[in-house]
Amino acid sequence: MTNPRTLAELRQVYSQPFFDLIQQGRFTHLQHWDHDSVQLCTLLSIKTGGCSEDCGYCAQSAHYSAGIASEKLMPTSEILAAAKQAQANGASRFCMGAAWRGVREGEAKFESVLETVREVSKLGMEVCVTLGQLTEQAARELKEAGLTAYNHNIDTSPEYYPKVVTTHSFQDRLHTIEHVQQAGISLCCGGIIGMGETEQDRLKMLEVLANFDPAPESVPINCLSPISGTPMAEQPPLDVFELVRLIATTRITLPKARVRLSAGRTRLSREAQALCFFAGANSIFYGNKLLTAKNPETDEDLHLLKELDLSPEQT
Ligand code: SAM
Ligand code: DTB
Ligand code: SF4
Repeated sequence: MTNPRTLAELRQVYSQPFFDLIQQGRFTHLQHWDHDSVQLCTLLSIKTGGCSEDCGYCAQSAHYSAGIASEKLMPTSEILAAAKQAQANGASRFCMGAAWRGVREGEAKFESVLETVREVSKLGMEVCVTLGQLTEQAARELKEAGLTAYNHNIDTSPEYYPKVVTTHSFQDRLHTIEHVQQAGISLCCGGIIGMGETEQDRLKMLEVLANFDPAPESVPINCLSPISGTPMAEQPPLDVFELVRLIATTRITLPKARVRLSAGRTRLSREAQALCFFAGANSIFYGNKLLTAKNPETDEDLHLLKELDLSPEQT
């Protein structure tokens, strides 16, 4: 069978009996990936807080009071030191996030990020940034600086997106994705579940991801990390089997993509995470902090991988 692409095909895959679904996820995984390796990706918030956008889940939006102080862009030297530390701790990918609506060529802040990318890419790790909207030219300059991947999530279905964000549109996200792909940069693109969206919204999000050409190189699946002060602070916790189903369906739909079990792992048991790995997840964020929210401690994660006979992917 060819990979599912349409909403009907995705629904068919997703709605199989649970064990058939995770078995198919595992089978697909084994056809394309090492059976036991998990990519460790360390995140650093290089510019925190004070963002002009009103994304309803985000601690860094200036529209809400989540208690995150707005900080200036970190200098290259400090970021480079953090990247070296991440590599020494065993990470093979380094992702830098900035709380911006976007960047364009010629801006001082963008020039500084380019310099950082040039330096970090010399370390031999995969290098990813997420800076918001990008012009075509800015994307080309990032590529030249040595960037591996650009993270720009669609976050949810096109229909639910306006309920989550009003300061930019789903179409704006697609434009940036087009610029990234035209520049020949790998695309890291996924979303968040647990924001009050329906199963249909999750599958429609996957439908959009499944139809990108080329397919995304990595797909982060974030579970909402509820942030007090944001409109989504009171969302109920996600049903873990729904998460596992989505991971398996993502693996089956995008067999060659890294499926990254992203935000929200502090609320997942070890058993739940084991199910996610079985279903096809093969990457995690590794480090005690995400951007502003907590992540499991590094030694806890290394211990979990060991118990499951999984090993960190080597650079
Ligand atoms: N400003 C840039 C942007 O919006 O693309 C980059 C940073 S933004 C924080 C990157 C992604 O983190 C978002 O698209 C979203 O998927 C995820 N994210 C942010 N806050 C989250 C939360 N509270 N829970 C889960 N995922 C979250
Ligand atoms: C992604 O999909 N998840 C990461 C990364 N890309 C930049 C961010 C998660 C953020 C979680 C909430 C926080 O730390 O504020
Ligand atoms: Fe800003 Fe990105 Fe947060 Fe939206 S998700 S408020 S664009 S930092």
